[in-house]
Amino acid sequence: MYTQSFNVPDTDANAGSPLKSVPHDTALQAHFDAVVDADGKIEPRDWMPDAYRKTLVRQISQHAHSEIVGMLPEGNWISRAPSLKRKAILVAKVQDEGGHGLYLYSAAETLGTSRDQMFDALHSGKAKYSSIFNYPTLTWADVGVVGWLVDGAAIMNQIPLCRCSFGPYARAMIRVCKEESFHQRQGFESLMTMMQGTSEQKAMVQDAVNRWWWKCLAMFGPPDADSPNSVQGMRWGIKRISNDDLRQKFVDATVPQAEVLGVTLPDPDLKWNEARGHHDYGQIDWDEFWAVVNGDGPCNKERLATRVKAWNDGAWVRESALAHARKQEARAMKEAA
Ligand code: BYC
Repeated sequence: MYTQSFNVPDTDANAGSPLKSVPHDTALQAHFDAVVDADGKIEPRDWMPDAYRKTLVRQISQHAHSEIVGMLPEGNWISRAPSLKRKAILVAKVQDEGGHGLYLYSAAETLGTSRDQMFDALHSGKAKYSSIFNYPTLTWADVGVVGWLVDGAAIMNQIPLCRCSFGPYARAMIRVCKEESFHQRQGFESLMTMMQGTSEQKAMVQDAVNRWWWKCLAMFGPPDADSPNSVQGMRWGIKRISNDDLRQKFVDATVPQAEVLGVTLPDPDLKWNEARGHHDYGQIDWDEFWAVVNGDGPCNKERLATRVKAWNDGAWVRESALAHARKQEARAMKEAA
């Protein structure tokens, strides 16, 4: 999907690029601004401001980390899925999340940062990943609710990223969103089945909705007024819709789905506001959000420890793959000589 373009020699491929004839930084900046303003794409070989590159590495690597840490809360239900059909769906979904991580790490690599650097940042606790994955999945209904609400929130956030100004990120998001859409629907369908079941099953779904609803609203990030990265992210065409506007879209889209499902969203202040043309909703607990983001959620330590263990346990695979690649290279050189 990606060329690792920053490694590719500057040959014919970009010979016609207008950047070639632009001699100084002001002109480079002006060209970059013009591309962004015209809704064009910035590609890895193009000149870009350092801060734009840094912001993209931050956001894309955080996103990649979220995908692979996000495999854990659902992955631990694979062995306990209630039927072969549900197990097959869950295996496919969790595998998709690993694939999303792969596209996103590859997209970040085109900006000149190595995968090892990104993993170091994750494993040392320096890098962020989505707050939502620091909560436990206590029952099978949580798996359905993660699909319906967590993936639902993720799609809402990620559809606008398909139009992000950085080409590799935007292109990766197109495929990610198609798969997320399947994830959201399978979650809804699984909950629908439970809601047609016993009173215990219905209560299990309601309990899971009660525990996940507010956490999903916080996923969109701090309110616009407290979001230090938003203004610049929007100016650069990385972010297209603000945190609060996406959150509102999610609430408006989810209320009718909850009605179809027959569950109550746990917010006494949730009601349609005719004048605004949107649903009003209650206060999000931002203190809790920041505590979780800063490492103090119910599962932060466990999630990180699991990732570090997976990395250490996989060392022999990476070493073997490298040894194999070196052998292949040596053989090819010998044959060519
Ligand atoms: N959790 O200025 P702001 C998924 C941080 S995975 C943790 O608004 P920005 C899925 C933010 O990073 C879902 N941290 O930032 C996978 C910033 O800190 P730094 C992940 C958060 O970047 C498996 C600070 O708060 N999706 O879909 O303009 C199974 C201030 O925020 C969170 C993505 O990563 C949070 N929830 O906007 C199922 C999408 N929110 O970096 C599903 C791509 C904010 O300055 N990312 N922070 O130290 C984005 O769209 C944006 O980065 C955000 C934040 C909207 C998340």
